[in-house]
Amino acid sequence: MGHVVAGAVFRDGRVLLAQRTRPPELAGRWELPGGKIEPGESAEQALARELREELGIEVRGADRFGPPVQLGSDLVMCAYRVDLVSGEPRPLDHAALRWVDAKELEQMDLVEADRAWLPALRDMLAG
Ligand code: 523
Repeated sequence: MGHVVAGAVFRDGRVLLAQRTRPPELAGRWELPGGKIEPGESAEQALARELREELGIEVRGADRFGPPVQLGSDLVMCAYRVDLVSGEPRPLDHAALRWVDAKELEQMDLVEADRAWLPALRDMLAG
């Protein structure tokens, strides 16, 4: 079973979403950025690597929230709150980035799997 990590970065009452470019069925839809854990990596290490590669930022921590999501038969994905240590996010691997508040989050065309985290994200944006 492979594992995918997705990171939620918060700032000023907003969470960072990224617009996918691939595959075609997910292109244009928004996600919490992340990717597959590589052999030997912890979730925290995978998040740090993926967000460095995709957004050019340094993050630390991995505070899991919401339910795990099964992706097909051989991948499971979990969401983590991470702390932004340094850098300003840039879309190095996405079509665009957007900081959204609780209200804007409702309007975003999220990838289906990430919708499982909406209740938890709403709570964190409210609290
Ligand atoms: N998701 C997903 N939501 C989400 C992420 C980060 C990933 O539904 N927030 C899915 C999309 C793919 C799988 O998880 O089916 C792997 O994500 P991907 O493609 O972002 O991971 P990478 O970059 O590690 O994979 P490769 O493109 O294969 O290198």
